[in-house]
Amino acid sequence: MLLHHYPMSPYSEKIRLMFGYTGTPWQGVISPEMPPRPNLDPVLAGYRKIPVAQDGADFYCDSRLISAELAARCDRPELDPAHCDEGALGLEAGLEKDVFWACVTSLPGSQVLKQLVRNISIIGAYRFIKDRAGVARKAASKPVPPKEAKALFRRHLEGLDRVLAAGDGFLGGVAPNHLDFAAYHTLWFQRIVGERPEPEGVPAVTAWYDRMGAFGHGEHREISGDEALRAVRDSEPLPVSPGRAGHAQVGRRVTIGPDDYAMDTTEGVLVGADTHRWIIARDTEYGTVHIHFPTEGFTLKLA
Ligand SMILES: N[C@@H](CCC(=O)N[C@@H](CS)C(=O)NCC(=O)O)C(=O)O
Repeated sequence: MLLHHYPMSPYSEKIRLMFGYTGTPWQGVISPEMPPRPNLDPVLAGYRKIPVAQDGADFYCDSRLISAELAARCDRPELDPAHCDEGALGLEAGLEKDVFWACVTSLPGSQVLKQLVRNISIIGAYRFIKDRAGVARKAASKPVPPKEAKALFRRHLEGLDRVLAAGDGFLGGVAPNHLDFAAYHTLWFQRIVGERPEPEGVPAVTAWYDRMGAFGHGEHREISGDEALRAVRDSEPLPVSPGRAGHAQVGRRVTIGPDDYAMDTTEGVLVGADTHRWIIARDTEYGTVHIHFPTEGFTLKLA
């Protein structure tokens, strides 16, 4: 599998770590932190979040769907969010909404700026801040205000600590499940990108964070965006399973996009669907591609 990602991206870290945990060899394409993204725009023509996974002419949007795909491919159903029970799903929804925003907005602005300048230069940092301010302005779900963010993130760590201290090492029990990876990347962002010290007074979280981080990113190498696009040209989309291809709305032209922020949509013809996934076909200059979206957190409209 191929992952379009960039080093500072927390949702990409969730998947990089899952590759390490499952021992799945992967290839990465370092994607620009903000559009334009020449490695993806010709194919996705709309959807703008990172990470995106690719297998030949099939593209998988959103870290939850990428987790589901990886779970199916390496026969680890516990990594699929659909495998979470209702309680875990509720917790996960909080993790990737309020807790995620709190981990970002609670960092001092000067620290974020320092990392941006280090990673993408002063001009890049200026463009990034302008870009994300635009995303926040148009978002349907608003980030936690910086004033509340620190306390919210601290409450989250204390809650996590209580659960981990009473458990068997991971949120999933003796081995990690999807929730562990969804909980890991916010603390990773604080520690690695934010360069925050180890949080005090939450020893079970600290031990768990170290255990998770030890999985590493596994065997991987970076390739160029052009190589990834060549892989599209050299491939046909994977066959859609009869169950998904038989969905009532197959054949309709639709648009699909996230329902929270960075809500840009991608248009195509629906070629498959089930409870958790929509698949659309698009004709691109590199040939026909199939783009997979999760149904959860996304909106489908007839075009
Ligand atoms: N629900 C998405 C969230 C991904 C996300 O927010 N990614 C960030 C970068 S880590 C992003 O793309 N932000 C806005 C943008 O670049 O348009 C997922 O799970 O993949």
